[in-house]
Amino acid sequence: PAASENQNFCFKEELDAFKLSLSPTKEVILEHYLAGWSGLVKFLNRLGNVFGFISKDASSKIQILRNFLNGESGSEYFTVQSMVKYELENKLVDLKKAGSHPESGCRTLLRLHRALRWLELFLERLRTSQEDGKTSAMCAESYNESLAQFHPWVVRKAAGLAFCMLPGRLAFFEVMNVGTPDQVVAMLGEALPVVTEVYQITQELYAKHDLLDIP
Ligand code: 1Q0
Repeated sequence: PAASENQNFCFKEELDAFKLSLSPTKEVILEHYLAGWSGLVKFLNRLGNVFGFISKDASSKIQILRNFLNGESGSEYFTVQSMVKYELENKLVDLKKAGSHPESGCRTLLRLHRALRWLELFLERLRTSQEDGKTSAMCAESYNESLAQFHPWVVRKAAGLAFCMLPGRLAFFEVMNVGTPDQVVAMLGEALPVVTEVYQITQELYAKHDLLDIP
């Protein structure tokens, strides 16, 4: 019965979306990248309302990028690489300070990209955690090492409070709906290299075009 209750979510699908987002030439296909993120948001929503402010922000960024993808220049947004090229060539990015393009694809994706680093750190901690590991501590440590540096005090504070509401390791694994703890750990071992690769490809692309600090 537990399995059928959980049928609408399985963490493996999110993993597959990120896998699919890597094209044979190692470009990042936006549609699948966004599908991966919306799966994570679904997962977050299952954890409870206290994460609402996080999932709302993530959803609105996913939506901004989907609008580009479905818009009249949609084909330019097929991959993150083509998006960067198109927006830069057409001066559609506010590079120094927010101006006429406050919600460019490049700046919106950068926010998700920074959060992907958090995810990578968090999943690695989960994977290697002991039975008595505290998800809230793993989450907070990963956050402090990554995303926190980009957030103002009030957001860091709210995030810190929300992390305290995370379920324990076993309950967390159950929400993932992958199987036994051993199976979860194995799946995380498979998922991590994919997340790392997507992160690194995007990171190098953004570094090359000097986009890592856009407002
Ligand atoms: C499991 C707990 C989830 C914790 C997620 C950590 C991220 C905390 C982020 C808190 C900040 C959110 C509030 C808004 C911030 C924005 O100001 C900021 C910048 O945007 P802008 O437009 O103001 O410049 N936005 C961001 O930094 C984007 C944050 C996106 C966070 C997306 C999190 C999606 C969550 C996924 C849950 C994954 C659970 C993974 C476990 C899977 C199973 C192993």
